[in-house]
Amino acid sequence: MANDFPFKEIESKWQKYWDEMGLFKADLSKYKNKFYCLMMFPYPSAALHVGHGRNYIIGDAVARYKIMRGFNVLTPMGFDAFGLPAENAAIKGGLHPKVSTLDNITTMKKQFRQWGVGYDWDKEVISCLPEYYKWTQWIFTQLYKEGLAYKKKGAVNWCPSCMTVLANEQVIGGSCERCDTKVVEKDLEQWFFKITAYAERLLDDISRLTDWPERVKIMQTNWIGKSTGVDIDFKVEGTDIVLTCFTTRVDTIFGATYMVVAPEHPHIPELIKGNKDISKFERFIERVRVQDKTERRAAEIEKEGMWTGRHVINPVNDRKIPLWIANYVLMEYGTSAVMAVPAHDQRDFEFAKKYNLPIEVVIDTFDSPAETGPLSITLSKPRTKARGASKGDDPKRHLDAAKMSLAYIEDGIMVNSAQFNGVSNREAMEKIADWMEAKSIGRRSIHYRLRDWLISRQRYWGAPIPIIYCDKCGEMAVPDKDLPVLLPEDVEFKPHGQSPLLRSEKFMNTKCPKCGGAAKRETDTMDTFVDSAWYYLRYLSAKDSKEPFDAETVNRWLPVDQYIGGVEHAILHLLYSRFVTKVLYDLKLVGFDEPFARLFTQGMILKDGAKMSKSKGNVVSPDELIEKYGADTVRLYTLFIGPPEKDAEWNDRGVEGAYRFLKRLYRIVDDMISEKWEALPDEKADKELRRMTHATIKKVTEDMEKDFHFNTAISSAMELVNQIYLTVGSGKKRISPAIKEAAGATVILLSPFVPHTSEELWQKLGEKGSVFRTAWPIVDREALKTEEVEIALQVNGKVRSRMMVRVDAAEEELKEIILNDNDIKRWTENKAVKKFIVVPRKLVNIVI
Ligand code: ANZ
Ligand code: ZN
Repeated sequence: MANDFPFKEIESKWQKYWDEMGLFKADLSKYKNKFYCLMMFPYPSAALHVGHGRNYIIGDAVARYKIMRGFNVLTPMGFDAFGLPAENAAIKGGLHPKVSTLDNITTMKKQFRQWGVGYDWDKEVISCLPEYYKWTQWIFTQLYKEGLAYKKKGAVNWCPSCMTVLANEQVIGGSCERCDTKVVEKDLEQWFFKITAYAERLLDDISRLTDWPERVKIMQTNWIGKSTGVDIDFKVEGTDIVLTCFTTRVDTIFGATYMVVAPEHPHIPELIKGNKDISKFERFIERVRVQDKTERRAAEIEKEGMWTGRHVINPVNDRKIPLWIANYVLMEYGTSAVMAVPAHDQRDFEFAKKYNLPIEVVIDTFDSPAETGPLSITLSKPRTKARGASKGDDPKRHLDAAKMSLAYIEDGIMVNSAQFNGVSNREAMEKIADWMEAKSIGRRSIHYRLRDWLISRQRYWGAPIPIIYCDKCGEMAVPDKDLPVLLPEDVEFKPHGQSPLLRSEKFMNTKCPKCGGAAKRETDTMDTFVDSAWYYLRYLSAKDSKEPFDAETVNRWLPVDQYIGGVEHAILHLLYSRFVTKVLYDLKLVGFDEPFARLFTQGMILKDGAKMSKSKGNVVSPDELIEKYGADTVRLYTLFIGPPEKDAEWNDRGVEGAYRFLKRLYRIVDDMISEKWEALPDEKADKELRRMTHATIKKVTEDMEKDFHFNTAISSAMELVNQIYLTVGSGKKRISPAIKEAAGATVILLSPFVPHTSEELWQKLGEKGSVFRTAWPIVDREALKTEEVEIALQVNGKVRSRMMVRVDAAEEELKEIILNDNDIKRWTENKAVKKFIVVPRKLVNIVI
């Protein structure tokens, strides 16, 4: 039985063959018809599971398909080898991160090979090696010279128990992912990249990314988070302080009944000075500061605040309104101060209800009477009747602050807003902004959610930031000729609150490149997102020791034609890469300003409804499956599991199904060439088979060209195999040119998915050379034409007419044609069709 489908021999044989023929070697000097197929390079983790496998298998299928379509395909691979996973594993396992990382890389490369996933390994990049990070450091210095890399005090996540700074991703629900201790914020000197200087372009150019998934573009747009509105100055009574509020709803300014500032606001100590119990404030502020930022931004958060004891003056009407501190105001957004309009903002509404602050309607519904008078309604005062209401209008048509259970956030008519009453609030927005600008009490403004990119880490396993501090000459970038700044290997890398590199005197102490005097090195390392923000350029010059990349080559090969990766990188990695590309473009180092022309984000593979993870114990390892069924089975099932952009549930029975199909395919081709089948004529069957063969070619090609619908492509190839079995027959087996053509086409069409099996069968069919060097089949339009038959058309069981129709016409289509046929219309006109009965290839009976 083993020889039923000897996948083991087949797979190792062809893997060797592809290596020898250099199937995946790209000649970069030939860029005509180039196709840069890029897969997100992985962290070198211990072993890959089938969920990881999906990314590489999809990429490999795309690369092989493009090779067959005659493209000069570049498909490189590398390793995102710095970073916390390796460092944390090293701390646990005791191995040096470099050793464990390189070990893991070896294992992963073995796995890729086993899966039949091919890359041009001559172009491999490993981000933790000096040959690579030399250039990451060089890119840093380029940004530094442009003023785009700078140092400032910034709030960072600090785990008091691990005594280290944590990346945002390591903070889970406000706690440290490793020890579960509540994370606090600490102000530390940090390095940043000024990505905010590119916010507008990063946003605008999203519209040019026509071949990116819509959801990724939306995520990027939201992350950049552009808001247009007005900055309004409020004087704090009894001080010199002016608090500026950013609002997107300047139309509501007359309804501002209090102001709120973020607990981290730098003016707070000054503002609360006069209060008796300062410690009460301090306790509140500390409690909020450690609250999770995303929680604080969420609509559902329990609103909490304290009155500062002070008032501010609303500049449009000189009204005194109380100044509060509130948890729902974020320090990092806008101006960290908000004019609160409880009638028209839900968060303010909830806060006002809780602390009994006035709620005043300034925008009424459109169907309220137009010339409403003052409608100042507060919770403390009884409702005064609006003027319009006394004239007999239905008072319910007015918004009534006392009866509101939610803020009114819709558009409407301005009320209670002095000279702006009566116009629509949209119109008032512009008018009020003009008026405020004229009076110099506010100005139009734009704010972004995007923050500058914090790139420094007080950790060991990363590229050292190439900066030197000299007492005499100050701070400076390491000159190009002194790069790389090598990461010392003999350092105690366990975190202890400060950069591990601080412990290495040898590393720290250096000479000033300018004056030659004693100087100190920066000891922070770079965020690994810096490494991965430019690796797609390095593949093209992986071994070049003189330059990070060759301008001419990258300009010819980029943008990347197809980028493939997980949607978890939809925001940061893609945004950072776009940013770095734009900076290099501005420096005239590259000639394109977007790195990835086309993006595909694949869904996750789930097991028992959840993402695979070691801790959940639901990891499916490909190794045993490959041992039992072969790599092509795992590949086929992975591609067949569902639309590749969607999450899909792994099912072992599906794997068996894929295996049975491959065996069936192998069997029929093997029998076809080893057994003596008779060349019995059967024109009708051959014609039908040819039609299906070409319909399948058409379908698979379209599926590959569109959005890689591997699953539907595979299922149509499966149907073709069934048809071959039918055409061959079960008793005495029949062979014909149509059968051979169908078998050959199936093998080619499936080769991107099951390359080993296809290559083997291709040889069995007597073809010379690799299937990947053969041309993709072309649809024969003639063959696609379907057979037509004459059918009888009956009305109430009596034959009234005859007609030629395609044998495969669907019922809906027949209905359309037949009920519009003039001969039939004569009988059915003005009568209701009760039934439409189709007897395929024979007749249609219309019951009226
Ligand atoms: C008054 C107002 C009235 C507002 C109203 C909204 C509705 P987006 O669209 O997200 O930019 N805001 C401003 N800065 C804030 C901060 N640091 N923390 C929390 N909230 C802040 O939101 C802009 C609106 O969010 C601003 O407009 C401000 O509230 C609030 F009927 O001002 B608004
Ligand atoms: Zn100096």
